[in-house]
Amino acid sequence: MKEQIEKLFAELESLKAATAKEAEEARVRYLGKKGEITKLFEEFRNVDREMKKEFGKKLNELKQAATAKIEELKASAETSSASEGPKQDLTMPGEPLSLGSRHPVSIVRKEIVDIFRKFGYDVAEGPEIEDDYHVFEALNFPPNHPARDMQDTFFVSSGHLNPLLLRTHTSSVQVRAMEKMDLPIRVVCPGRVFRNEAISARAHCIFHQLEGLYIDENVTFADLKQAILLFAREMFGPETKIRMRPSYFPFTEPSAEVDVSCNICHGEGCNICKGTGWLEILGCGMVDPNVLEASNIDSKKYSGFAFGMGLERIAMLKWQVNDLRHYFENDMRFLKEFSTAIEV
Ligand code: 2NL
Repeated sequence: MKEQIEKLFAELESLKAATAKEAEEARVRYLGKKGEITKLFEEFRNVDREMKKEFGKKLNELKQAATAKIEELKASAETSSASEGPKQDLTMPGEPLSLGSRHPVSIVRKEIVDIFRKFGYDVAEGPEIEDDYHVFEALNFPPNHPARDMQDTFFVSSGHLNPLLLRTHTSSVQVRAMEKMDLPIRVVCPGRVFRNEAISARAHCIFHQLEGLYIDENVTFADLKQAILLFAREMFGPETKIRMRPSYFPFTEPSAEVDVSCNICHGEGCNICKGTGWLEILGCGMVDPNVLEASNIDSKKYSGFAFGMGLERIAMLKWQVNDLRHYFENDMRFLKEFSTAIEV
């Protein structure tokens, strides 16, 4: 019994309670009906007469100490829970959320997509990992075209008849549209494309394109020219003029490059248009009959035009950010410049 009393004194010494509930549990454990100290009082009845005096005194001291300690714990738990009340003034205004903003490439993509939607075009997306067929073969690329070289294209698998690769243009999405959609087709395809290039201010291995395709009976070059003119006026302002220069792409014939009049100097010549008064914005042409036939479209009955533009290039014209690397580094100081560029 002596050891038991000593043990309980030691326990009481280090007894803690964080809440009023814990303090009450401690009271039950020591002083309750079946508590440890209560039990000792019961055992006390069997203690030898000559020891009763000594143990009785000690037991009473233990009970008093326990009662005092638990009172103390209850009191301090109550005051600390009182101070745990609302830590903040709930009537204070909330902390402002810092809003993100759209990336400049997303801003121009949305603007261009919205213009073509208004013209009745659908929007289509497709896989970034493509096969040789949809990126090159179906688009009339000759077998030894340099774009099919390891130097220019990232291959995912090799030595295969139809190897997997990272698409080098979004035309592959339009090939899939020609395979699947009913005619007439009006579609624009925005997306990420990949080329094996050393990164510099003017070149990057990842960039964004938006291509468009229109196929129907009797589509002519005049339709192409008018579609591009209307797009340029929507995008760059109603006074905008366009000019076309002959060009070459494997998938269109004839092909052209399109310039818009510089709306900074209005043809006077400035350092944005390098003194020419014109800015190149896209490439286009009449879809080559081989490309239509590859996707089982009758090139005697149907014709079409297609165009493609680089979204970073359009963003560069819009904001004069002339180092491509800014578009991929996600430097907050750069991205924040565009936080007021569009309506939320
Ligand atoms: C450019 C030029 C172009 C196309 C893309 C195309 C797609 C199909 C059929 C025919 Cl499925 N053509 N796309 C046509 C002409 C030009 O892109 O400079 N892009 C950045």
